[in-house]
Amino acid sequence: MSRKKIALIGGGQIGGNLALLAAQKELGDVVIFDIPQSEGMVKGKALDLMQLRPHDGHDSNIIGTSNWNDVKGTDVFIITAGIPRKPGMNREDLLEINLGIMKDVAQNIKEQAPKAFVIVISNPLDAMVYAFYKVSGFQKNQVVGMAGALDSARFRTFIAMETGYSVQDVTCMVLGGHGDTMVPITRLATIGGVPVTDLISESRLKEIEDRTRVAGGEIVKLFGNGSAFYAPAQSAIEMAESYLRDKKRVIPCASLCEGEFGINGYFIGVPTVIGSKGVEKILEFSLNENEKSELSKTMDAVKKTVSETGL
Ligand code: A3D
Repeated sequence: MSRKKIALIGGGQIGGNLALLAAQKELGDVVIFDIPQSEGMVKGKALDLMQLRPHDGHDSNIIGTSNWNDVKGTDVFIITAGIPRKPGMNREDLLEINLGIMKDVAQNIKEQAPKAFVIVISNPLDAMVYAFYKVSGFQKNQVVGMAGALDSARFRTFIAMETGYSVQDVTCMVLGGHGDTMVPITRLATIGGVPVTDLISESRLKEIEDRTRVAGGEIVKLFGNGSAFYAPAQSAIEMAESYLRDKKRVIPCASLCEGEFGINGYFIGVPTVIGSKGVEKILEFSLNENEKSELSKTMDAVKKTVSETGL
C-alpha cells in the first residue's frame, strides 16, 4: 500500500506546524505549497523537517514547492493560504484578500486532485469553506472547515484550568460560526462524565464561555502580529487523521447543513463524524430554547459573511 499524500496549501505559521505534526503522526508524505515569492521559505521548512526525522524515526517525505503539479493525487488538503489577523481586525476584515486566494486555490485543487478531502482553515472560516465548496464544485462530504475543533479545545482548556483537573477528561463542544457569536454548549460539558454545571458556578461558567468566544483575539493581541498556530494546526490534524485512518471521530466542524438543526445551505459548526468517506454524518440533538436562539444569532452572522462573498 502506497503512502498517503497530504498537501498543505499555505506554508506559514500553521502550515509549518501542520507539516511537523503530519510527519510525526506518520499520516503520509507531505507537500508544503506556497506562492512563488515564498518558495524558498517552504523549501527551507521542508528540508529542516526532513532533518528532524532521524531523531523521530519516521519516514515521511516532506517537500516545499510553488508548483501546483506537485500536489497531483493528494489525499488530504489543508488550506491556510491567506493572511491572518492583526490586532484590531476581526476575521471578517480578511474577507476580500482571502476570498481571491481561495478562488484560485479551489480551481487548482479541482484540477490536481478532484477526489481529495479538503479541510479549510483560512479566515473568515465560514465564508472561506463555503467559497471553496462553491468554486470547486466538490461533493459536500469532501469539504469541511476547521473551527469547532479549536474552539472546543479552547473551552476544554479553560475548564481544565479553572478546576485543575485533567484536560483529557473534559469533554464539551462549541457549535455555530467561528466568530464572537459561537455557541459553547455548556449544558453538555462534563469532566470525567460529571456535568461541569455541578462543579463550576454559573457565573464562572459564563466568564469561561465569554473568554472562549474571544480566545483567538486574546492570542492576536498577545502576539501583536498574526494569530494562533499551534492549537489550530493540531485541531486540523485530528480531522485529517480521522479521515485517513477511518476513525469516525465526532468533532465539531464547519459542515454543510442541509436541514440539520434547521439550517439549510450553509457551512456551520456542528458535531460531525469524519471517516474514510470524509464528512459521513452530522449528529443532531435537541437544543434548549436558549441554545436555539444563540444558534439563530450565529447563523445570521454566518449568512452575512457568506453573502459578502457574492457566491
Ligand atoms: P501565515 O503565517 O501568514 O501563513 C499564510 C501563508 O499563506 C503564507 O505563507 C502566504 O504566503 C500563503 N499564501 C498566500 N497566498 C497564497 C496562495 N495563493 N497560495 C498558497 N499560499 C498562499 O498565516 P497563518 O498560518 O498564521 O494563518 C493562516 C490562515 O488561517 C489565516 O487566514 C488565519 O486567519 C487562519 N486561522 C484560522 C483559524 C481557525 O480556527 C479557523 C485559526 C487560526 C488562524
